[in-house]
Formats: sequence, structure tokens, C-alpha cells
Amino acid sequence: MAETSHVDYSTKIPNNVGLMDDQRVLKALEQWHPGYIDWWMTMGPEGFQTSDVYLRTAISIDPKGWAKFDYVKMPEYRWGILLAPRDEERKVSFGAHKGEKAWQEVPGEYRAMLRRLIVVQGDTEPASVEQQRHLGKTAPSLYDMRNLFQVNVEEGRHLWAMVYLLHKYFGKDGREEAEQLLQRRSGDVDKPRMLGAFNEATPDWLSFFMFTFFTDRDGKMQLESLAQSGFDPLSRTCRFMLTEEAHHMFVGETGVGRAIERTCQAMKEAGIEDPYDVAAVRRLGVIDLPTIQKKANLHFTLSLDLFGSEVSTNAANYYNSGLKGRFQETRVEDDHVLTSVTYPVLKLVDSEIRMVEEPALTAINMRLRDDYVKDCQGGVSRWNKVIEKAGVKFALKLPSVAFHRHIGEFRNIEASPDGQLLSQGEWEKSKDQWLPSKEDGDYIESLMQPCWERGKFASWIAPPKVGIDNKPGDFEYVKIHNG
Ligand code: BYC
Ligand code: FE
Ligand code: FE
Repeated sequence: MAETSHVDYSTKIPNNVGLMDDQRVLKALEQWHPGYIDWWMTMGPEGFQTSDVYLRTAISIDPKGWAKFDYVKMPEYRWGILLAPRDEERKVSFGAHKGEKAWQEVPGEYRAMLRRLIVVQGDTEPASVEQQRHLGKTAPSLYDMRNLFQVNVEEGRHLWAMVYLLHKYFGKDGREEAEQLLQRRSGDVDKPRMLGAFNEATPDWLSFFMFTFFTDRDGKMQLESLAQSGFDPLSRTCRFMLTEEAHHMFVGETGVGRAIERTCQAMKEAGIEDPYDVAAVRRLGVIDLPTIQKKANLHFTLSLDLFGSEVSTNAANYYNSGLKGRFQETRVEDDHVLTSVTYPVLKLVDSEIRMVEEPALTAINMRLRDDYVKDCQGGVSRWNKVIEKAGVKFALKLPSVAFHRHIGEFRNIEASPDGQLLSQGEWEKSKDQWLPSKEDGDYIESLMQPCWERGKFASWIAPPKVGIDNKPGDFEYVKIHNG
């Protein structure tokens, strides 16, 4: 085993897993590589494949110095396989195998379940790149364009991370799954991506920022719970992915925050007090706050669906088998077996939304989703500080978890954002107040004018507080060439 913190750049695929000494896996990955590049060229960022982009590349797993910044053409990005360091003493920390040594090989009895988890995780990564591929053309600045591409190449690396596990630990069926990951397409009716939210469009930059805030945050929560896995290689790869994930959520939170800041500033300058005077605010070329709320409602609820059903035997099996834990499992104070405890779950009972105690094991998805909602709330509160500081009377709010759902307890009912059950007629009448309407979409689209001059930003978004890698405000984050 040549597993070190040193990253080997001598193979085509940078890695710290000793690929040079593992010819079988190296060969399999080298065979997969051209298909990946082909996918990247056809489904990756459209129109910028020859541009020089100021990107960070993971070159080490040292938390203090893991990345380096430089201009790279995206197809030449060094997508590598990087696992967090191995802890020889690591134990399974939950479920029926609690206390056993963490597994370095796939436990035979859990092989299918584990493969399924890895494939689902792997499927989301290229899906998001596909969803975002057309956004470069309408980037509101070179800074934002660079952040988009950074997120995209890292999602590409996350696909590599899962494909490595499939090739290394799952033999022939692993190779087949890895191939399928390059075949499915976001939004395709015949071969869609696996999870709902990853087949939705990301039509504009506000959606992109909402997606990286809400949906990449589901990514964070899922990776956190897979990082707890008793299957050590999965745990280690997820731990390293989480280092990158933080930037994706930063892009989302600051992106929405900067749109809010610009709107409030424009309202102040124009003397507009009423945030609900949408027509007046839109005349200023900024996005009115009620529309930002609607976009948040949409992306939050699509992301809630990614947690699966509130009560799920799949989730119970994943946990009990030691494959997928809870958020910060090792810091939770309980028995980590959960066979004799309950957890409160919001359910639909006799046409009412009620809190019901369910066996904690089957409520694992609900628990992770609760932790997710708390994490989202933190960001929403920070956005509200921006609004408050500007002196505008408006506050963003996360809608009820019963609102606009397609998976789980509330999939067959309609509810308002404050959790009132509605008839189909009432829903149809009101839904355009709560979710982006065609008209809202058209307005936002009209704002999506590219702004590619160094140091300049589109009308609807404020500049960031600091540059990437401490670069000055007019830094040329992307040298477009092919413009
Ligand atoms: N859409 O027991 P249930 C990320 C299926 S994001 C479609 O309720 P379970 C990223 C389910 O598969 C993180 N189908 O759910 C972010 C099952 O099907 P089968 C991705 C859905 O299994 C941004 C059936 O319904 N990682 O990394 O407990 C950019 C009943 O399932 C959906 C993971 O998700 C849905 N939303 O939980 C880039 C981690 N929900 O088996 C990247 C791995 C459920 O009956 N995945 N179904 O055919 C899992 O842990 C679980 O599979 C889920 C679902 C949490 C997704
Ligand atoms: Fe990812
Ligand atoms: Fe991400």
C-alpha cells in the first residue's frame, strides 16, 4: 500500500491512493478517462473550453495547504483521486456493527446497498455540471464566471471520487455503473439522472446561487453522513470532498447575498420604501425581494425532496448496517444503535399536519433533514442581516416543509408556505405568489446580460467583499480568448 498524503502526479490521474502500484484499477480508470473527457467536452461548460480560468486544484490533503491557484484550461484540469488520511484505529461508530474495526473491503452482505449509495452520490455530481453548462454565457462578472467553473470542475472531481470506489471495490458491475454515470443526462426523458432536483433546469444565475446554497448543502449533509460510513474508503473520500464543498456553499450564500445587497441599495437610492412594489423595483434593473423569496421557496423544497421519505426502511437499513450515519454521528450523545428510541416526525394524520413519534431508526432521513433545515436557517438569517442593515423592511423565510413537496409525507397534498393545507383550487390560485411564475422567470432572464469586463458587475449584483485568492477587484479571473 502506498497511501500517503503525498499526491502522485506521475500517472495521468493524480492520486494519493497508490494507483501506480494498482495496475488493475489504474487501467480501468484510464479506460474510463476518454469517456469522461468526451462527456466533459459535450456536457461541460458550453463555450469556454479553451479559456484560461484561474482555478484551484487539489494538490495535497494537508488541510492547511491542499490547493494551488493557477490559470488552467478546463479540459486540462487535473481531476485527481484524493482520500483523507487513513486512521488505522478507526472503528464503525454506529449500527449493528458498532465497535468493529472499520472495513477496508466491501462487506459481502452489504455490497448491493453500498453500491447503490455510491452510484446515487456519483450521479448527482455530473448532473449538476449538466444543469449549469449554459450559464457561462450570461455570467454577471468574470469573478462569478470563475466561481461557476470552479464548482463545475470540482463536481467533476467528485464524480471521479465515486468512480474510483466503483472500479476499485465493485469489479465488473462497478465498471458498468461507472459507464452508466457518463450515459445518464439531466432532464432527459429516456435516461434521466437519478434524483428529482438533478433533472430540473437551472435557468439563470439566481437559480445557480440558490442551487449552490440549498442543493449543494444537501450534498454537504449527505457527504457528512457518508463520511461516517463503516466502509472506510467511502468515509475517507467523502471527508476530502467536504473540504471542497464548503466553497460551493460560499458561492451560493454570497451570490444570493450580493443580489440582495444590490437590490436594497438600488431601492434606497431611488427612495423606494415598499419592497412589494415589484414594478418600481424592477424598473431599477435589480431583482425584487419577493422574487428572491420565491426562488428560495423553490430550491429549498426541491432540496428537501432529496432527503427521501421521512420514514424510510432504506435509511434504517443503511444506518443499521453501518453504511450511512447521522450528521456528526460521533458527537451525538446516545447509544448509536437506536433500536429502542423514537424521533419526532412531522406527518399527515387525518388531514392534519402533526408531530408523531416514530422509531428513530426509520426516521434517519427526517433527522438529517432537520439538521439540514437548521443549517439553511443560519444562511437565511445572514441574508436578513443584509436587508436589515440596508434599512429595508423585509425578511426572507424558509417555507414549511409541507409546502411544494414531491417526495414523502406531503407529496399528495398542497400547503401554503406557512403550512396551511389547501384545496387544489386554492393552490392553483395562489401558487404564483409563492413560486417563480413565468413572468418572474422572463424578468430575471432579461437581466442575464453577460458582464465580462474586468472588475465590472451586472446591474443586479453587488461586487464581492474580497477576491478569490486575495486577488484585486479588477483581476482577470477568466481569459476568455474565444469570446
Ligand atoms: N428523487 O426510502 P426512500 C450532492 C427514491 S447531493 C427520486 O424514501 P431513501 C450534490 C429512492 O431512491 C447529495 N427518487 O429514500 C449537490 C427509493 O427508490 P427505490 C447526493 C427518490 O432511499 C449539488 C424510493 O424513492 N447524495 O452531492 O431512504 C451538486 C424510496 O426511497 C428521491 C445522496 O443522496 C428523489 N428525491 O433516501 C452536486 C446520498 N428520494 O430504492 C452534488 C446517497 C427517494 O425504491 N443517497 N427516492 O428504487 C441516499 O442516501 C438515499 O438514496 C436518498 C433517498 C437520501 C437519496
Ligand atoms: Fe459534489
Ligand atoms: Fe458541490
